Amino acid sequence: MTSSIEFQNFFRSFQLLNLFVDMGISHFILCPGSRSAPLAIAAGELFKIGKIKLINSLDERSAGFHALGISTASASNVIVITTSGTAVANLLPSAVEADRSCINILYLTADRPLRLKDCGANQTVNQEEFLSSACKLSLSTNLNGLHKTSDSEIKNLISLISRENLLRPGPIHLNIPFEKPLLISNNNKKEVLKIFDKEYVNKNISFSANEIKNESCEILDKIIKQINLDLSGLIIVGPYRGSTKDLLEFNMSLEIIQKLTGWPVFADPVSGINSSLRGLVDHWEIIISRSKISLNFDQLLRIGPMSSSNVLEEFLVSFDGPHFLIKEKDSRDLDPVKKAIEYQFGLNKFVNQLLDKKDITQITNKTLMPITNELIDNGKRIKKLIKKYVLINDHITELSIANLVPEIWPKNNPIMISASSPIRDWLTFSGKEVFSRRCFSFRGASGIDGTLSIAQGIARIMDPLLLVTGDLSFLHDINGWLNQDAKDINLKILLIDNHGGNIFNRLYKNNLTKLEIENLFLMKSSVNWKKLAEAHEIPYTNIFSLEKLKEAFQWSLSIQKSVIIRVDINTNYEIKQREDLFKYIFDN
Ligand SMILES: Cc1ncc(C[n+]2csc(CCOP(=O)(O)OP(=O)(O)O)c2C)c(N)n1
Repeated sequence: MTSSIEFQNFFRSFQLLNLFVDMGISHFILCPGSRSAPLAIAAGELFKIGKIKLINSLDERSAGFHALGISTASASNVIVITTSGTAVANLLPSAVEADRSCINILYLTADRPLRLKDCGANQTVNQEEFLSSACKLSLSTNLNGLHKTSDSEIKNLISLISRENLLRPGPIHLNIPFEKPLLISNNNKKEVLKIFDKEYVNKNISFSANEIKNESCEILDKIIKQINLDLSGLIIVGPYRGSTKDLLEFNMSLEIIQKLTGWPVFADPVSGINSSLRGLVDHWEIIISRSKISLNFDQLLRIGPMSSSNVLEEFLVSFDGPHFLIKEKDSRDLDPVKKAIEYQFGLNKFVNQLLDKKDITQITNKTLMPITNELIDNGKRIKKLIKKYVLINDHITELSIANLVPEIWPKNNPIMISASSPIRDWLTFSGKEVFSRRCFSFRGASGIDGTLSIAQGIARIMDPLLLVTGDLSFLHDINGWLNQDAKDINLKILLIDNHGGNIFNRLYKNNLTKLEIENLFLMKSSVNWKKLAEAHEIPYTNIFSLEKLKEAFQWSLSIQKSVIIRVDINTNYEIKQREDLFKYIFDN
């Protein structure tokens, strides 16, 4: 085998990527650059032989978020390949969100070799450090160049990465310095591929799945001892941060707990739960506000992180009984009110241990607790009041969208809800119809960035996906249209154009003048939406009434591609409707 740099750069790149394929990674996102050429050419060869799906993306920031969407929906790690310099810095926002949302992404970034570092060489920065605050591992191949990296070093890196992924989800950064030449001649390439054909490709190396068995621990024993299934309790299910492939089992475990206790369930729209779960309470956030936080339970079983709801937070602060918090493979503290005993190895392990330790062999439906029935009835009453109010006229508002879309968007078709107002509105105003499909939202870091690219990533795996987004969140990631074949992805975008960050109108209307809010917070844009859609060849429609929304959904579903449905919100009407509705509910 030749030892030329050219040959070794390509050989090691191909070896590395092929090992990642053996680890089960099938989606690669490739951003442009010349330092990363050996990786790009290797990915191209793997694509040609059908081993990977390869997606091009111009903007590294959008590429990172696109990977986040694919990884979430497919429950498989995704690779993003970039060149050196600020390209790497652009990966940080998605790395932060992937870290907080517990999503696997593997960033492979090309770099200059050590001899060119810290001497003013072009496009040479301290990129190996850029992602370290968000990534669970920041690794490097040989600092003098990939061609100097030995076979055993490559294998060590691979086993480190695969072990870490089994331990806990999150992003990983592998920085790869390359010495020139970066391109490979056709003859050399053929030789490398011949070697691989014989020695590596389709050999399916197995990665030992020694998942750390840690289900039995002191914390778990403590919770199982303290939790009393015969007393009253409340189950609160926050956003689901486990793997999509564990969701079925998660729901089975949740059902067992509910059956054993008869407790009511307050669930977040993105909790991933089944709509058939017993004990589900509609509009529980409004119930808490109405009850002035005087709900009486003996204990709280909290599952996953806290929903973003001030009302819920106040309730949790005021609740003096025990809080048990079950997390999905997340060792970080997830209780901002600092009251819970936290168990990190997931609901399934928790329920298995509970059944075992409490000697429960038969799971029968315990009658719903009286308070459960009371809360369910309360929720139904609020639901009727909201419905009556929302349907009073044909005005389309943010709260009518949150209330009606879960009912009129076809069951089983997924929905992604953007940060800021949409996710908050859906928590308050959508009923349990929202659980008739998987809903996503990315609130790990509560950024409005990456919205379009994440949705496109989810829709590549689960389609047709409806993205419900505010205008600023959508615009912030408009480069998502530069992801490869973006317009052909089966994504329906419900663009809530409330002319800037309407959330700030609601937050500051009592303290600031209209002009101050407009100048300092709203960031109204003067984008011509129709022309923007045209520029990217996206079918577009504008609707002004609730009645037209259903028709627009049908129209969108008749096109197997991305479409934009824009709704124009009259923000003055919207703010008044919201205030009046709350008054109406509290008075009735
Ligand atoms: C990356 C990022 N930048 C800024 C913010 C601050 N921020 C929170 S909400 C918001 C406005 C969002 O507006 P839009 O998407 O139109 O939703 P709306 O609340 O108006 O419906 C902004 C800028 C953030 N959360 N993330």
